[in-house]
This record gives sequence, C-alpha cells and structure tokens, in this order.
Amino acid sequence: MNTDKSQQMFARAQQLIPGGVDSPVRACKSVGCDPVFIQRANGSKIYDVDGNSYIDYIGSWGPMILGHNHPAVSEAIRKAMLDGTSFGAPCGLEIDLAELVIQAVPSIEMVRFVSSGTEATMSAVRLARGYTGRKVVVKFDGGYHGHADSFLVKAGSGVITLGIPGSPGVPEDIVRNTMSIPYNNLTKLEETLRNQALDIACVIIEPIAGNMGVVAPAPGFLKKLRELTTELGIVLIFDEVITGFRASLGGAQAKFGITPDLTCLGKIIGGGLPVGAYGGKKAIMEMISPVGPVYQAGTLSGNPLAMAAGKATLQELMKPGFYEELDRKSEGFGQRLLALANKHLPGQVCLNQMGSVLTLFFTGGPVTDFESAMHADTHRYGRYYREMRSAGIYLAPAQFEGMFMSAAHTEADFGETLAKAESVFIKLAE
Ligand code: KE4
Repeated sequence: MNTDKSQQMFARAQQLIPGGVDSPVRACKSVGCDPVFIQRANGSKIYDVDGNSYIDYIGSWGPMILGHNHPAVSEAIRKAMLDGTSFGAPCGLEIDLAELVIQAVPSIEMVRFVSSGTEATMSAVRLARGYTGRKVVVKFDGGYHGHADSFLVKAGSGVITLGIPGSPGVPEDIVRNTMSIPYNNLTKLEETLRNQALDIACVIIEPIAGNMGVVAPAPGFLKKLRELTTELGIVLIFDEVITGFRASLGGAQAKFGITPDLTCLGKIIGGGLPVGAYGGKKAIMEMISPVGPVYQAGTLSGNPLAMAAGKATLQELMKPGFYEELDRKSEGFGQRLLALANKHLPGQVCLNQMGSVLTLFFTGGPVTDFESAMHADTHRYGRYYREMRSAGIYLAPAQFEGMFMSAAHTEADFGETLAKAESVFIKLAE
C-alpha cells in the first residue's frame, strides 16, 4: 500500500503541530507506525491522500453512527451554512436539538450545549461542586472523561495508550481532590463513598466503559452506585459521551434503567461537528449561569451548523428499528470475529461488546476492569493494527479503544473484514 503522500504530509505536520496531530492517539505511537492522512469519507469508507480506501471502524471515535456524509446530515449543514456559520446569539436550532435530547435521555430535564465532551464533563463536575459545596471527585481507574485537570488521574484512552501515569502540569492540589477507584469493585466503592461522603461532590462514571477498551458494568454495580450516591447526597454523573445515543436512543442509562443526576454527552449529538452537552435535573441545572452562580460559557456553544448536524442525526436515530438493526448486525459481526480469533489464537483473546462498539483484547481475559485490561498484549495489537490497515481495514490505533460500527456498514464490509482478520490471526499465530 503506497502511503508516500501521507508520509510527506506527516513530516511537514510534525514541524508545525506537536506530534503532527491535534489529538495524541491519532499519532499511532502505540501501534508502531505513522498515521495516514485522510482526504475524504463516505458511508463506511474513508480514503487517504494516496487514494487508498479503508473500511472505517473508528467513525471519528464514535460520532459517525450513521456513516460518513449521510445525505440528511450533509444537507442540514449545507442549508444552515447558507444562513451564516455563527451568531454568538441564541438561535432556534439550539431549541430544536435541546428538545430532541430531553425527549430521548431519561435524566435530562434541562441541557446546556458546549463544544466538546471535555467541556461537558468539566462543567458537570464544576456544577456538582457548586451544588453540593463539596470538593472531591470520584472517578474510576481507566475511565476517561476528557483532558480537564481533574480527570487526568489514572485515566484511560490516550493516557493509558501512551503509558503516561497522569500528566505534568496538573497541580497536586487538583489531583488531591480526585480519587480514582477500581471499576466494578463494589466493596471499594462502598468503602470510599461512606468514608469520604462529606467531602465528595460527585462520582463520574462511564456507565459502559469505552476507554480501557469496552468494559461493561458488573451486574448490580450501577444500581448500587445509584443507591449509595442517593443515600449520601453525592451527585451521580454519567459520562455518556460515547454511550449516549450509541448504547440505545436513551444511552446506557435507558438500557440499564438507572437515572443519574447529570449526564454528559458529545460525539454523536454533533453529527460530526463539535458539540458536547451536559444536562440533568432542573434543580441542579438552574445553578448554572446566568440563572445560578456556577459559571460556564463558550463562544461557539450552540453553533447553528453543529446544532443542525446534531438535529439531523438524532432525527435519523429516532426512526423505528434503527438500534435493533444496528445492534443485530454488529453483534453478529462481533461473534464471528471472536470465533475466528479463538480458532487461530485459542485462549489468547477475548471480546467485549456493547451493541455497535466492541474491543477485541489480545489477552485471554476476562477483561472486567483497568487491571485486567492491562494484561492485553499491546505489541500484538500493534501488529494486528498494522496488518489490518495495510489490508484496508481502519481500526483504532490503540488497544484500549473501541471498534465502532455504523448504519452504513454492510454485510459485505463485515465479510471482507472477517476474511482479512482471519489471515492476520493466522500470521499472529505463526
Ligand atoms: P472530547 O473532549 O474528546 O470531545 O471528549 C472527551 C471524552 C469524554 N468522555 C468520554 C467517555 C470520552 O470517550 C471522551 C473522548 N474519547 C476519546 C476516545 N476514546 C476521543 C478521541 C481522542 O482523544 O482523540
């Protein structure tokens, strides 16, 4: 596969942009190769600057659940663009998207739009601290909630992928107010919350983890978390930036029937444009400026083009049968992928799946938390990634991320992917 132009562009980009990328995981450092530069995307495919085509299983890290360049979404953006790109003033499209989000997500009575998942989670934590008057934030090992200071403690995603323990530049007195405990460990959870209750403002959790690879909540874990936080007056924040409008129309909270106090959203609700959101109970949300004293703002929050893209996306997702069909075909694909991996690498792989997102771990498993995820053979994953990309299959350049399927992925795409994966598994077994 010729990637000369990508190489040239990467060399130039590295002179201008740290690592040549605007987000670290894209640099492919942990999978032992250089990134390819993408020219365009359509449906389930992306095309690099050298004209190579790939079946895309990143989907921009989650937003492209409809597939790239969906006609309804592209038309909505095109139409909005003709009226101008940004007003810095309220516009009707913000109401339209807010109504759809509130209609779909059980916990959200009021919502505030921002421009990234990080902005959503950092604002939700500030709100929880303002609402409770307490300081401590509890997160989970391997959980990733964006790059705000409070979250860079035993974080997942690029932080574990790049093997950085936290991050320089995060002051000790910030880190002191963040506690990170093992995911799915009820004993540790109850002990921590009860011992520190009066200091804990909130618990923030990915209700289905996606940033240590996909890891499901153990049976009863979320229910117990909800009971404890209610009893102790701790704000429960579901970070549904990945799972929102992915796990189901109402997210993981609807799937599991657990209602958090605040929910953070991103990715899918922007339809590929920059949108994040946080929302929840009216009594809490009315603490947010200009109604209440907790400050949060953003120049491009509620941007009309992004609102239009999100609105068009959610209108497609609300069509009857969307999730049933997407989950059916994705789960079938996941089962076939695992069967092929087990056939050639018996006892050396396991697969965790949440509907249309999955992670094939190169460890026998089971993977139920950060510690067990760390047993994965990241070098073997790197070789898998490189071989698959050379064969035209575009996976996450990191073991601790997800493989995202979309409505645009066809059975032919899955068949081609499986055939190529099997040939790679055979090579890895040699
Ligand atoms: P952004 O600020 O990247 O929009 O969202 C941060 C965020 C918050 N919460 C969860 C559960 C997330 O997964 C993310 C971001 N996800 C990563 C990939 N796992 C984004 C990809 C990247 O960092 O380049």
